[in-house]
Order: sequence, then C-alpha cells, then structure tokens
Amino acid sequence: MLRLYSMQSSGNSYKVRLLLAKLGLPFRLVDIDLLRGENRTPEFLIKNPEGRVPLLELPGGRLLAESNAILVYLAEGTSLLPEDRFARAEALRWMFFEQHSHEPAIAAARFWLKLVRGGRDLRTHDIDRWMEEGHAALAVMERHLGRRSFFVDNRLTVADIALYAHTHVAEEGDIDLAPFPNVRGWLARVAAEADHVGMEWRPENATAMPAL
Ligand SMILES: N[C@@H](CCC(=O)N[C@@H](CS)C(=O)NCC(=O)O)C(=O)O
Repeated sequence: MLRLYSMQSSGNSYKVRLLLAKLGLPFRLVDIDLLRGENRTPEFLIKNPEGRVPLLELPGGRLLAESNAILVYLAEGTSLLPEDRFARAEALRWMFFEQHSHEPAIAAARFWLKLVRGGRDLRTHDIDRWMEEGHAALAVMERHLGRRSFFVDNRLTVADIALYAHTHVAEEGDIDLAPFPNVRGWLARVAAEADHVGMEWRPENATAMPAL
C-alpha cells in the first residue's frame, strides 16, 4: 500500500491527500509533527534527507519527495494530468509558479502567523515581504482566471490542486482574498468538484511515525 508521510495542517501535504482522495487510492497516512521535530529524526532523515513533508513511499519502498512531483506521479494516466504535450507543460508551468512565486510567501505567512506560537514576533521582519509577494502572486492568478474556469484546459488538473492547497487558507496568514473575485470564484469551483475533501480529511488508518 502507498504510505504518505504528512502533517495535517501542512498545505503541501494536503495537496497529496486531496489527490489521493479524488483518485480513490488507498494509502496509509503517517503523521509527522513538524512542531515537535519529528521531521528531523535520524529515522525520517534516512527517508528524506531534506526533512520535509509530504513524502510518498511506494509499495516497493521507493521514496518520492516534493508535493508537486508526487501529484504528477500519482495523476499519471488520469484526467487530472493532461495528456496533450502543451497542456501538460502548462500544468507544470503553474506548478513551478506555485513553488517559486506563491508558496514561499503565502504558505510561510500562514505557517508563522497561524501555526507557530509566537511566530508573529519571531518573523516581524518578513511580514511585509510575504504580504507584497503573496498579493503579487494572487494578482497573477486573478488575471489568468479572468477568462478561464480553471488554470489549464478549463477543467480541473493537478495545477489547480497545487494552487488550491495554500490559496484557500491564505487568510489564515493575514492575506486578504477580498480583492481577488476571480480567485474566490475559482476556489469555490475547485471545492465543488467531485470527491473534494477538506484539509481536515484523513483516511481511517493513520499512524504515528514508526521507529526503525
Ligand atoms: N517544496 C516542498 C516543500 C515542502 C515543505 O516545505 N514542507 C514543509 C511543510 S508544508 C516542511 O516539511 N517543513 C519542515 C522543514 O522545512 O523543516 C514541497 O512542495 O513538498
């Protein structure tokens, strides 16, 4: 069975849980609590030298890190990963945008302002930059969505899943979505798609990180 190392409140982990739920793929969820340093134990660093979640373990033991690489791997052969060469490259383009221009500001703001106790004081010097870069990324999305229902091919793809995960909780990092009506409309469309699950969803078989 697939095994996913994940933290429930991690947007990057949520991308993978959402895709697995949509595809109806059974998997074992292994909780890694970053706030307790479970991602920095020798056992976990053997699996992912970067010490990050999500991490996917395949039945034969092979390991795949990086949320968007995991999405592409799992969605292969499904309608969520375009077959057409150009559409597939466009999906990748938006996933690279998410990692380079969106997640570093929007996810970091939420992590430090909502999830880390005292994070606002620890990272005061970063807040203005997160707001500026987060708004800039949302403005790009707003313009793109002006004439489209979804990011690629006017249908749900892995690009939407990658961008949805942190955007739908951006306000938890003080990033106001009110000025972005197209983005808000798109968030509602993604959430209305078949087999959508929220960030709180978990399969029944969750376990803690096993010792080696
Ligand atoms: N680019 C990676 C980023 C993964 C990432 O930063 N994960 C966070 C949780 S959302 C993490 O594990 N942080 C712990 C750390 O960096 O020590 C991805 O998309 O999977």
